[in-house]
Amino acid sequence: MARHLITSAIPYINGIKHLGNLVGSQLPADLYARYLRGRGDEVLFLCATDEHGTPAELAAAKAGKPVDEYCAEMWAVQADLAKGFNLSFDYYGRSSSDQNRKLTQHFASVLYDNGLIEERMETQMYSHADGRYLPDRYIEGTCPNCGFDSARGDQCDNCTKQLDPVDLIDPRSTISGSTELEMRDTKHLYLLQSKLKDDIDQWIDSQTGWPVLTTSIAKKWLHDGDGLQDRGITRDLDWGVPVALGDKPWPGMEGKVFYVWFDAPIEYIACSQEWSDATGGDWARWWRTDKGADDVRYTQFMGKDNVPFHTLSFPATIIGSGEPWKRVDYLKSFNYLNYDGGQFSTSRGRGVFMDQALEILPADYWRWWLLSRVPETSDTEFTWDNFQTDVNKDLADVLGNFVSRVTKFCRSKFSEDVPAGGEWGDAETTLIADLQTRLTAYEAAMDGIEIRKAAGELRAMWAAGNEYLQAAAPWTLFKTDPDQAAAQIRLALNLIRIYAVLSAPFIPTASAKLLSAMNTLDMEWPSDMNAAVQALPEGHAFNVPDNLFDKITDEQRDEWAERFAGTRD
Ligand code: B3M
Ligand code: ZN
Repeated sequence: MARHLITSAIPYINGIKHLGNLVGSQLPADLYARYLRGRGDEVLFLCATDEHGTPAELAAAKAGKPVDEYCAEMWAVQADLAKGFNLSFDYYGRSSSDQNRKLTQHFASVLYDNGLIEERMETQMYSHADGRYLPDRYIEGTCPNCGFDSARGDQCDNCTKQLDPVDLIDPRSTISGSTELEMRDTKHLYLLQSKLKDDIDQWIDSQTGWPVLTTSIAKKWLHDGDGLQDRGITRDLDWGVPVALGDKPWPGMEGKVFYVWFDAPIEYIACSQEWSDATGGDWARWWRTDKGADDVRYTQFMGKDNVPFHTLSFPATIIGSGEPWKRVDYLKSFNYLNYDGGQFSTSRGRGVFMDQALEILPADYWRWWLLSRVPETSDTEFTWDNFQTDVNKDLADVLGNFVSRVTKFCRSKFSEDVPAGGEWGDAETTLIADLQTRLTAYEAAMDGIEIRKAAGELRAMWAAGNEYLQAAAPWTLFKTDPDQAAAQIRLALNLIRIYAVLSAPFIPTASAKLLSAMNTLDMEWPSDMNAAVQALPEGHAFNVPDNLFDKITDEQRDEWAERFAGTRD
């Protein structure tokens, strides 16, 4: 049995995430975790909230709450929405955990011992109007790399370049808008990434089959311009992991905290410790190569803006420690999902947010659309038209209709038992062979995390069942040859169980409904289609399920398009 460690990028605590965030990491990670569990592999699937740094402080200030209280509340809100979307995390942790504080301080101390952290006097922007330093998101300005006019102090969202506040052109405070900023000297810690450049470069070269999106971003920051730069990993903030040398104070660094992007990826490890502490699991088996983690395949999921931190900064921490930590084996990254002619935006409240989505439709509708249209090779766009068309066609007309026709016909002409009699002939042999071929393609796509391709194969398997039924026409045949019609329906009822198993990673609620209607707990993966189509034997009782998917009406489409056209408070 293979062992898979899967992490999703950990969402910032600063508010409810929109569908673009969801499809860029948590949802595809969940798809993969569910698929591997379905194949019988052992999976540890982790996510957490990213609670430190300026995003948390700014959001708490806006909400008028102490930051720790705000984080605790928003963690619960996000955990609840994750459940609503059926995200099957084994643990949903918090980067503000004790485990992460200790581990972050540990990494800092070993990196320092290894000569990879240096104290430097650096220039930071001090704002007189605000009476404080303005790190990261406390400051905005024009990107020196691409000219984008709302680049933040830590990164440009337009070109993904990692920045320092002093790099910005025409900087301004995001708290007060003040441009009266002074450059002041203050002492900070730097991670000497430049010393690790060759190690990181070689490590990336040794990875095979990574998405081009991932390697191209990594290579760009490794080789463009002056190459990989050293990085400030501390901040003049109140909220965060206090700078310390392991469990000892760090002289001269009192009152400073680690930069959020230093401690956030470390939470992937700390989260497994939180999971261990909560459940009695053995985290080291997943993370320490000296404790068995060599057998683990580790896959990370994230949006493209997070790639530099995961291919360069976090590996620098791990490699630089010289300790036997598990490294990522496959890094799946995504482009952006846009909303109706523009960007989804948390700060501007533009688009559909996770809570709003669940208010109007159950999770499966969203899961199917988002995953089947996931922005893998280029940015893609959500429009209410596309959403309505896909949901109505794929879920209602193809899958839902198949289930409804087969079960209702059987109940009315035979009974709510799998009917006996008749033999399968050429049409059935052809269908089974076609499904076997498609299944192989589906598995290959899922194993390779090619999600759109996988969705296409699944859709094709649903459609093959429909086409078979259409051609076989048991409702007509029943009048002249009821035995033959019974044989066709027996096959079709078995297809419902097979669809339930294969579709579970995409639409887990519908899948559970189908299994329950088919009155079976048999989740066995249909590796051998010939055997799988006979899993429900003659005489096996089932129930006609309620309508699986409602169609989206034109009125609903227009109403939602209008409701979500503006911005949220
Ligand atoms: N919180 C950014 C984001 O939510 C950041 C990811 C951290 S992954 C260690 O997109
Ligand atoms: Zn830029």
